[in-house]
Amino acid sequence: NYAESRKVTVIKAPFSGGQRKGGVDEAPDKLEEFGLLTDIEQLGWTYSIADPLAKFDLKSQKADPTDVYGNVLRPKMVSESCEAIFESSVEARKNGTLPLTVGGDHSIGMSTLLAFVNQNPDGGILWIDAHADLNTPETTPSGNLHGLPVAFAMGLKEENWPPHFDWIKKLPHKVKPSQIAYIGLRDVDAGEKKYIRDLGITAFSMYHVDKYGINKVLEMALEKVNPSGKNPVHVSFDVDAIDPLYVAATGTPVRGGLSLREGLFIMEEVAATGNLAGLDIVEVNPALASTETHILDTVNAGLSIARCGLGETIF
Ligand code: 5AB
Ligand code: MN
Ligand code: MN
Ligand code: MN
Repeated sequence: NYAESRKVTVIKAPFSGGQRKGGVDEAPDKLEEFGLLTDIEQLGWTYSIADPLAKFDLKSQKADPTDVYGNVLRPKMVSESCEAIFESSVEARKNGTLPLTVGGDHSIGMSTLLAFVNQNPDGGILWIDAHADLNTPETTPSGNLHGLPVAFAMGLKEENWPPHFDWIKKLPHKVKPSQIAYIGLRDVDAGEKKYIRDLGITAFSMYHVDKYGINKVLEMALEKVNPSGKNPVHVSFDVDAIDPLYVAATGTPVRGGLSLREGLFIMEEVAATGNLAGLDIVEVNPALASTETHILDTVNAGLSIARCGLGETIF
């Protein structure tokens, strides 16, 4: 129980290779600049920092026009970085620390999910996002790998993957469709809808949040992915789950999202169970805001997600 030992490894993932825009790679430093580490200390946690991508020349990798496979963009770059983040994440838990991975774009979610299930085969996963990120190389409309991490963590259609991802095929555990639940969906591609139906994945869209309220939705999601209430839970939080009113500085904003409070409530509630065993905060892109206020709003939303996950409460 990490909430008791209160040790965290901040895994910096300044990665933008999973999509076409620049700037999302600046997020880890921005979050630090705005107080991530002091926030962590003030909540009574000790931290170490991992920087698994420091060894790569990400700039020149992103510029390499030959790194394509069919219409899939930068499979080599994404695979290499994801494998490094996977190893850091495994290492963090081996050291008894909670991996808090700060992206970067959401392609890195394949690494954090695979590390989680290989260390906790019966754990539960919450994927908080406007998008399902469940495309495969056959269905992706964009070729951007930040739209595929859930499919890769599941081994879905792996016979048609770019060969670079062979390291995933060799892992003993993949994410089982029954161990993940979505909250916040509102922009899901036709191919993804079919996978969700065929695999029976638990998915709560914004329709369900409106109909039942966030408390009930979260309760139903946790009941599905952690029926005993005793297993570890990983949360992968794409900030675009929250409405662009609060989080404007993100690559693929979609209107009609979670309120900031609904997003934070998810983290407060999971933290209160004591089961949180991994957290990703991704898709903050400080370069995409039109005003300084938008940048501050978005970066502060990211920081609040982290603090609530680490147990901050209003009283
Ligand atoms: B994000 C889209 N489904 O595959 C695709 O921000 C968008 O990590 C993916 O959720 C958005 O390109 C990826 C259209
Ligand atoms: Mn996402
Ligand atoms: Mn998204
Ligand atoms: Mn996005």
